[in-house]
Amino acid sequence: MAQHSLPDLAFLTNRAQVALQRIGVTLPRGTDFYARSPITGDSLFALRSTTSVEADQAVAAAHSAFRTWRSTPAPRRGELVRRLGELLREHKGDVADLIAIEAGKIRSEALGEVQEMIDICDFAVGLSRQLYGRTIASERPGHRLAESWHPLGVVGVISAFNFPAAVWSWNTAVALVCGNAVVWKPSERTPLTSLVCSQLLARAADDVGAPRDVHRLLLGDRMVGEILVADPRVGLVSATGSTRMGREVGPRVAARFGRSLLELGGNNASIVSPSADLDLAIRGIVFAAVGTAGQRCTTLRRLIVHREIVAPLVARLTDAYRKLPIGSPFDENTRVGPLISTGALENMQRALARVQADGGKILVGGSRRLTEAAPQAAYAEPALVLVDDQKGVVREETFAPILYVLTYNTLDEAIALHNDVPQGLSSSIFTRNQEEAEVFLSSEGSDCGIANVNIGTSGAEIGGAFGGEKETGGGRESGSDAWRAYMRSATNTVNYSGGLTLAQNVNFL
Ligand code: UN1
Repeated sequence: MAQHSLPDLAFLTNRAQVALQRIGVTLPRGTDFYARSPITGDSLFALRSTTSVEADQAVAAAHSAFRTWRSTPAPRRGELVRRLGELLREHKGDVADLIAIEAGKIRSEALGEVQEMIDICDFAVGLSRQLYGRTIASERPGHRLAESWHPLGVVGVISAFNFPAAVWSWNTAVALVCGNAVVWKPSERTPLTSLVCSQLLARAADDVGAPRDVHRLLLGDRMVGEILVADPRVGLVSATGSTRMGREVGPRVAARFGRSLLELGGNNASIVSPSADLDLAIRGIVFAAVGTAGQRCTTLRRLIVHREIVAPLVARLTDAYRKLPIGSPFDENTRVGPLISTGALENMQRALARVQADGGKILVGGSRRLTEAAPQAAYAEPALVLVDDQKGVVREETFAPILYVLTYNTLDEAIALHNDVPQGLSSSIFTRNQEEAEVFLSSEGSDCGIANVNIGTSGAEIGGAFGGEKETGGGRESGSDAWRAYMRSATNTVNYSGGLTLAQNVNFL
């Protein structure tokens, strides 16, 4: 596996400062926490957290902005999101730089993340003219039965480090055109990215004359997020992160009868059938398993391969893994950047030790890299591991580039293995057999929220709804009709008959 030299702290600080300046962000300096870069493991800037009093004020300000925003016509609300999309186009490189610096994503993927934000802005602008309800045939003469849709109030967005900007934009662009205000608690690992996103939205608000307080940012650790979870003014909490986090957030929001939209852990698998185009499959598998250093919620973690083709597939994958350039996200040859922290690397190594203890065989990868060049950083070789059955750590989401290879004989067996994990986010099958593809997509097939044919599990477009079942939490974000989660419906019965007819033929007065 090739290596490249790493940038130093001065390069990272300078590059971050240039991006922050171009976007017009003044850092909230303090001593509460640090903006860091996993590229070297260094701290870049010491920052101040939002206090609980400030967080409470932010929710109050957002709630009061909501009161005017909800009566602004939706297509005019769309103008705010259109302007945000324009500013993101203008500052695409700057935002991508901060994503690369803070999340350690390679630049092409960081640029892709900003493109994903631009795409959801375009989608939400269109949506601002398509927030429709249905009319229903009434059983009574002279009556109109219809549904109308209304915003919820303040939407709380809790986001993770791995998509520090795109997941915010999926929620925010859609929530805003629906008439909500948004209060955002990003991961404390990506404060700079959240500050620039927030600043671009504030500029967009000024440019189109929208209230600035329709969006507020809270910086800090989970205590700050808990304010959103607890506050009854926050009608919807949209939280992305681990299943463990969702287990805490979901019931607490439900206890106050708030709504939650949960995007939690995945343990995504692809089935590779004997009829698959192996050239295509290899490319799809490597991107899905290794992209973002295995730190996407959609990362491919299990490969379920037909016994007839396991030997050639594994040989080619091993070869591809050996050639993966690991190193600086700013080097355009790099395909694997750092893990977010040394803690993540320890989790990876613990998972590899557990799977080996259970009889798994590491075929390639798994070692730490660049230890001397960056002792505080966490670069790891993506690992390919052959396992006999699906037990122990194979059933868990380890947020690192480990791909477990399982084998199958019949499609039924493959689908049973595929579905026999607690998580249900993304899935795919590589096949040229149409019948197999259709069975996989049918109700007897994949039990995930995303099911693909002849592509990997990651890299979804924003036009479809994004989310998963089982321990992934059941939420749907971004495209399709995911907007309904950000609104409440009212059923309206209008009587224009001049008389009073009761439903169900009830006779009364
Ligand atoms: C995430 O990892 O939280 O489908 C989101 C994908 C990206 C989004 C991933 N469009 O891989």
